[in-house]
Formats: sequence, C-alpha cells, structure tokens
Amino acid sequence: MKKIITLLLIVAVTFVSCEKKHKKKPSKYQYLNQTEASIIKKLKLRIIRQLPHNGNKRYVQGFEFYKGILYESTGEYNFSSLKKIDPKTGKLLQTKDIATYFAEGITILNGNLFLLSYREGKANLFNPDNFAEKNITFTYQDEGWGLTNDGKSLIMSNGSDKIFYRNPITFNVEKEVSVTYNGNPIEYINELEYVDGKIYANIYGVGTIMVINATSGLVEAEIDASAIDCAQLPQTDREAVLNGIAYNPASKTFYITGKRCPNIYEVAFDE
Ligand SMILES: [Ca+2]
Repeated sequence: MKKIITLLLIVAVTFVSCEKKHKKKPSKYQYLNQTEASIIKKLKLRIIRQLPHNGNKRYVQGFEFYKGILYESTGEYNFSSLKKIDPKTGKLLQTKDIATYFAEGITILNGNLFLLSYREGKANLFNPDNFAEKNITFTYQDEGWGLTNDGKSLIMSNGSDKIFYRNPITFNVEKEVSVTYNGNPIEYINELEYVDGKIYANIYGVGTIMVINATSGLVEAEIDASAIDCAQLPQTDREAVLNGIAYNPASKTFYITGKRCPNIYEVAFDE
C-alpha cells in the first residue's frame, strides 16, 4: 500500500463526516477545539547542511542517532538493510542486508536495536554496535511502519492515526494515543522521532512533519518540508517522499531525508 502513488495526493488530515460535523457537541469541546486550532504553530525548516545519502539501498524506513552515529533502515523486498552513516560526511560505515523480509522502522533502546517489518508482523532485535542478530523476535498485528522511543517505551506507528507505546521487554502495548489535528484524526503517520515530550512524525506522502504531544496526541506544530522534496530531484522518482527524521542531541539539530533521496539534510526548525 505504501507504494501507491496516488497517496501523494491524499491530504492526511481526515475530516469528520458531515453527520459528525453537525452533531451537537458540548460547548467545552467546541472551546477546546478552537483553542487547539489557535495554538498549532507553523515552524520553518532551515537547511544547515547537505550531505550525500550513499548506497544503493535508500528506501528509508528508520532514521536515528546512537552514540554519535546515524542509523538507517531501508525497506522493499531484496533492498532491505541496516546501515550506519557518518553524520559529518555521509560515508557508509557499515551495511547489513536484510534478505528475507521488508524492513521498516528502527529504534535503539537498552542496547537493543529493534527492527520492524512491513507485513510480516515481526520485530527482530540486533546488536547496534555490530548488527549481530540476537535471535529474539516479537510478533504483532497489522503493519509495521515507524519506530522511536522515549527512553522507557518503544513508540510505534502502523500507518493509521494511532501511535502505540510498547514495553521493550515484552513488546506488549502499554498505551495507545490517537493523533489529532484541530480535532480531526491524522492518518498515514510514518517515521517517528521522540524529542523532549514531542513526537516528530512524517506523514506518508505529504511533505509535512507534525510535532505531536507525546502524551495527548494533539498536534502542537507543523513544519512544511516541501523545500526538501526529493521527488523533484533528477535522480529520483515520485516515490521519493519525505521519510526519516533523526535528532542529534550533540548538535541539537535534526537530520532528515526521503525514500531514495540522494541527499541527507541537517536542519533546524525555527518559529
Ligand atoms: Ca527516527
């Protein structure tokens, strides 16, 4: 489903039906919605630096910093991989091919690298230092899309408007948060990055990053990232959509890229 080009045209904000819109709500909810709408900030994306996105496996599904190294997972059957990238130069430091399934999001927590799969319903664990498999597999329902963590729980998306908090020992769902923008559910939530109580989320097929309150699911800010539209670059195609957000705590900057994007961008988000 993620390969359907028409999704590029879908606006991710799913408005409520007319029936629901005309349903009378308690006044306090009307007030809350208005308040919420008024406080959604528009942040500006500022490009600090551009570096090459190397290798022939670049269908990005996961992007995260760990010990000063940029980690990436890529998807598609026969093109799935785990990679370590030097964030200063873009040089590939290590690549491990994932031969048997369509890899999805990654995150590293408690010394384990968790790797989701798209439709295989399993998450596998690796040693983040050398990519050795730990032979531990968790299973889950539905599709696997993005993954991040808040230092305690794994935080996972599945292409819907829901974000799932999972226990890193048992993989059980501890909490489910619905993401809303001005009271309306936002679907196609893809790659994730947790930073200081906020979840930065790529919305699949849309050049927008939503900044979500990790507790309430309310969108608090949005970032127009259309200036970094990899699909417009000559080396790519229309599937080269924005995906991949990694926060570097050392520089306090974000690294973002896209599926098959030839570049990685170090950026900041300004008010
Ligand atoms: Ca990420």
